[in-house]
Amino acid sequence: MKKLVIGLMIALTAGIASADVIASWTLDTYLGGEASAPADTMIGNMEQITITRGAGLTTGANGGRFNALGFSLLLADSISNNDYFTFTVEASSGYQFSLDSLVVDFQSSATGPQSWALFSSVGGFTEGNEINAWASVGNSTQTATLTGIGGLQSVTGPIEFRIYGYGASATTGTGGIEGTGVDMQLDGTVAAAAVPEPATMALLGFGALALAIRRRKS
Ligand SMILES: [Ca+2]
Ligand SMILES: [Ca+2]
Repeated sequence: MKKLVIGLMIALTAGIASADVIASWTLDTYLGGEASAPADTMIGNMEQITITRGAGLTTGANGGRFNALGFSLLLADSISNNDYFTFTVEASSGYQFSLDSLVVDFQSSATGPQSWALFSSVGGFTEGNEINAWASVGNSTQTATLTGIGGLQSVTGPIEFRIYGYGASATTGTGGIEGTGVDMQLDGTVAAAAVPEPATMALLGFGALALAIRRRKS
């Protein structure tokens, strides 16, 4: 009886689509000027996710942060100048992923970027196509809900994400990904890629039926 109850509980839990941590970054030991920030925890069956900088940004020291300098004031200028952080999400061969959310801790100096905008290669990197624009938020934790975006569900990738920083009053201002504890986290689910197509399944079913009829006749 006890085993049956436990078995039922497992079956019920498995039926609930809960998100897993696909990747997370804790940057507390960073000096700021690292060339890249690979996720320090990665779920299985996914390619390594690593944050790098767009060509418009330069590196600068700041403890505990994946940091950058050279941000623009307006989002349009930030886009044309390539003032962004970027990372690409891709499943391992034979797998697919669905994304639920991205949580990011932002921190900047007084003249650094006060605003951030998240884009993906699904919608393109054009102003107006951002998943989220967090304007004048300063030092804060922001969450992007990705569940409703069709292009980010049951995909094998690669999908590039860019976080543009803007609202900087001086290019010497610094900004980046930094907060308490975990500094960035991508949640979702990873599953084996769906392989047999309905037409193939129907054909297999028809074959089995034909075989059964032949056996009956003989
Ligand atoms: Ca810091
Ligand atoms: Ca941290």
